[in-house]
Amino acid sequence: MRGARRTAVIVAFLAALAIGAVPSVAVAASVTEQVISRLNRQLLYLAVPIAVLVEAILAYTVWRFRDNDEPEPTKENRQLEITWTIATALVLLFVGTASFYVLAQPTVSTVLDDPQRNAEPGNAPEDAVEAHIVTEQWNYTFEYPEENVTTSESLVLPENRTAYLYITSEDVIHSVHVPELGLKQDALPGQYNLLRTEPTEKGEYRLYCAELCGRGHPEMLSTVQVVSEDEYERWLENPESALNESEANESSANGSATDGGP
Ligand SMILES: [Cu+2]
Repeated sequence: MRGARRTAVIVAFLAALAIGAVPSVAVAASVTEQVISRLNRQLLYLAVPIAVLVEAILAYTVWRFRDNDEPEPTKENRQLEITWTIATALVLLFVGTASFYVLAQPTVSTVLDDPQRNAEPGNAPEDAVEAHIVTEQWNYTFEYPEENVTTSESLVLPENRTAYLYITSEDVIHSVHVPELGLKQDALPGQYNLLRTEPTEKGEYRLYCAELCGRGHPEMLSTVQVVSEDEYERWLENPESALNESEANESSANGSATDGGP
């Protein structure tokens, strides 16, 4: 009995160590990424002790019965069976409820009433940014219909403002994926799919196609630029010159570096 107690203490200690080893997640760059990474952490906190417990029982069993010449069949233990059935049901109930709660968030799943039209959902905030991401083999066009702006350079979004992204395709099925913002949505010809999010960290995030769509699929890359409100307004006024300006800054920085060289 004392041995069993000692084993239980060791397993609990290992589980606590393993939980401590769960990596803390970097600051989420959007509200969508926040809820997804929180769920991921919750599930890890649950899964790691269970994994440690199962591995510990396995290792103990292998060691304890390593020299057993006369193995006996396992005796029925109804209490143990009822316990692990209820425990498993509780774990699955938690996983199901926590996952459903995240999936039901409008920033994770937003469904359009009529996918043939891009009519905004009724509860959209007034200052929400609306952008269309039009995919085709093998590039993207970003349209801001309310601002009359179209660009293929990158998707520019202001931080801390709700954004509605209407995603569609001109040809085959693509998928718009921005991992750092927690965004992923299929782009289907003839219909709009909606992503709703709110970027919370300025920066440049990689956007790529996550659906094999032909020969040029690996090069179907772009970026999402999350900028301050002021920068966004300036960019909307003159998208071309703003982009050229930043390119000019880059090339002058490169230029001064090469000027100093031989
Ligand atoms: Cu693709």
